[in-house]
Amino acid sequence: MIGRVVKGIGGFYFVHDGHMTVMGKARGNLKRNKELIYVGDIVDFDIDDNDGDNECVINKVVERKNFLTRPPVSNLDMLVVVFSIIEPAVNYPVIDKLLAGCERIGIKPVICISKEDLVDDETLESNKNIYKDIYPVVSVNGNTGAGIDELMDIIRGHNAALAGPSGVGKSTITNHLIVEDGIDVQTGSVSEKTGRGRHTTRHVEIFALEDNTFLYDTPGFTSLDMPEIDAGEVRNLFPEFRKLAGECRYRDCVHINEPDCVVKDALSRGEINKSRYNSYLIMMEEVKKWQK
Ligand SMILES: Nc1nc2c(ncn2[C@@H]2O[C@H](COP(=O)(O)OP(=O)(O)OP(=O)(O)O)[C@@H](O)[C@H]2O)c(=O)[nH]1
Ligand SMILES: [Mg+2]
Ligand SMILES: [Zn+2]
Repeated sequence: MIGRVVKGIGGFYFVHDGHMTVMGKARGNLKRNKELIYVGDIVDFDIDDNDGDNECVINKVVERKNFLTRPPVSNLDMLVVVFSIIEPAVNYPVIDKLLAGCERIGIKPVICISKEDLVDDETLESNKNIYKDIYPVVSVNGNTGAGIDELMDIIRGHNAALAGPSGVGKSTITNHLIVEDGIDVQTGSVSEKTGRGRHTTRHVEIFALEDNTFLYDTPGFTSLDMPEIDAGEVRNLFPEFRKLAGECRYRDCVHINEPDCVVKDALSRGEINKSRYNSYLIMMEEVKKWQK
């Protein structure tokens, strides 16, 4: 039988086949080969008739369209990158790394600014402006549900995951998007002492919102490492740089110290956002450790 892994906890997987959800483990050969199973995976499985806790056994993972390791999810069309401006305070390089990760493997990013009630309109606008020419941008209020319909319109018909730092309100948004009665995902407070979330969500879980719309709620994180990529590849992960590609004096320009660089010209005119460019410099510095 074919189903989809909708949740995984400590080696147990919940597989949904379109009608029901069964719980089970991976077959021995998968475990021996240390093959990972991601939430989002399409799997071939058998019903396990033996007595015991397992209702199914997973035979194999159907080839993935794509996967991310942080958060660990597969077969996504869209990643909704969620951040609040305060409580917790936004860390732009972390957000931009998530976005770059999507660019790298062809997942469509969406920016969702949460907790819009906590900042003034001007602050909210300036944050939207960083991204509005690059990605779809929505802002939401988890207390009132404002903005949720707009987000739903963007993710409708897709496999979309919410990703971002702990405490920004991903599970709160999930609860607004789930229409089915009786499902209430746990949410947690933001620590007053550290200003950070408490890592309330521990596992990825997929919720069916409509026939063709699936939402992955994922655990938050505080930092994010760059993948092992070449420094020359990083510039390609910024769509606003890519648009200008080929116009710099040097074809291999990485837009840092070279003369006649159109990216730096655009930066000085304010056409490329300073915060984005700063994240780029941080990423370039970070991938240095991978260079031989
Ligand atoms: N003021 C305000 N608080 C919000 C809003 N959305 C969520 N919160 C609160 O923020 C806290 C964290 O929300 P969660 O939904 O648990 O955050 P999360 O992103 O799922 O966090 P992790 O599961 O740890 O990754 C909770 O106390 C929420 O009630 C909002 O729009 N405004
Ligand atoms: Mg959560
Ligand atoms: Zn350049």
